[in-house]
Amino acid sequence: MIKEVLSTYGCSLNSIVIPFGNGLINDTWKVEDENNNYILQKINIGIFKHPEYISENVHSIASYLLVHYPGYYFLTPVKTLDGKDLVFIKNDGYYRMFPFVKNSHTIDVAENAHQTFEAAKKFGELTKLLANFPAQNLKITLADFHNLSLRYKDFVQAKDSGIKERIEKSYELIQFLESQKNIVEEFEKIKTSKNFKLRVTHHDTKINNVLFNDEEKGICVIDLDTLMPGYFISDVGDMIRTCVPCVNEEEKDLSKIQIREEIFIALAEGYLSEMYNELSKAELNHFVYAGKFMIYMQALRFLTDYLNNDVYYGSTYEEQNLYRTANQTQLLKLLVNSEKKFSNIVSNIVQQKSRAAKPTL
Ligand code: GN1
Ligand code: MG
Repeated sequence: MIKEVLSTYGCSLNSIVIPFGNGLINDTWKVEDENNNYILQKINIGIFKHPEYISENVHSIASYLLVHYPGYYFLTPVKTLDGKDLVFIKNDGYYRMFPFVKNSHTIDVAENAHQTFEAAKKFGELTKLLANFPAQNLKITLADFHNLSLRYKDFVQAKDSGIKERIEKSYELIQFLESQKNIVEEFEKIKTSKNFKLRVTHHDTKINNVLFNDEEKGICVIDLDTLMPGYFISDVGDMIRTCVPCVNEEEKDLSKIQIREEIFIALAEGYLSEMYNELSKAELNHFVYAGKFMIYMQALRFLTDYLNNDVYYGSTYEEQNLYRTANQTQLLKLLVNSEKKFSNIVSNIVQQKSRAAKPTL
């Protein structure tokens, strides 16, 4: 099948095709043609039911950026020989291809404050540049993706009617997650608050969705499948979730999970270096909440999937989604313990910025 895809792009059929990256949803390969390298992806249509929505969103945002910020580097798909962004192969599925950015690399776990600052700045920059883009015109590529209320409902259903044996094994995690329902209640307030704006949001701001150059400068953001209207808590929250701990969501040894204050500071400084003027006071006050929101949602999603027989995320070993839940739950506990300290860090950055913005007498 891949050969058929390669030929629609005019790539050599002798290209080297190797699996690439760590994504959980789509299949990704690096294609080494005689002349160029590419990233090829097969879209998981079990999850993205309308792959053409992704292409439409990326296309309309790319056109906007080209007019308003022509210098901004936005990675768009390679066109097929007949000018299409998306290839459909009968009895197989949808594919799309991106150029492989020369001398770029990704980072799976933030190694230092500098990388974190760069990544957070890149995600903040994207939302800032699109502040006047009509976010409501974007297609919803995944309905209710970060709707925590619905994710909680799905969790309740799974804990009542999922696999019995797995429900028993998850007893303590279920209890703990139920005890944190206040995070859902806060989200419900956000949804109806005028102080929280719907903006163009990336919705998958893991550090490995930023390309870095050899000097560790951020080049651009990637993985634009979930570029949709959303709240800033999704983007800041997923950065907190994935940058601040020193190990990722696959770590099974909970004692290895620690949160790094210097990384949190870099993240807040990087994101706010772009987004400070865009965010309302209420939004700024929810910076740390964003982390709780995303970690909690991810814990619920992993556990729901475990109870439902791993139908969404799949698993490479029997209890993977249970371990992932335990990992995210531990992370949530650590963040809650540091909430006050981290909120003070954000307040200090905000104060510095507001002083700097005031003209001196
Ligand atoms: C999925 O496939 P990947 O790794 O880009 C998921 C995210 C989760 C992430 C957890 C469409 O993203 O929401 O945060 O796994 N994407 C979708 O690793 O469900
Ligand atoms: Mg993704």
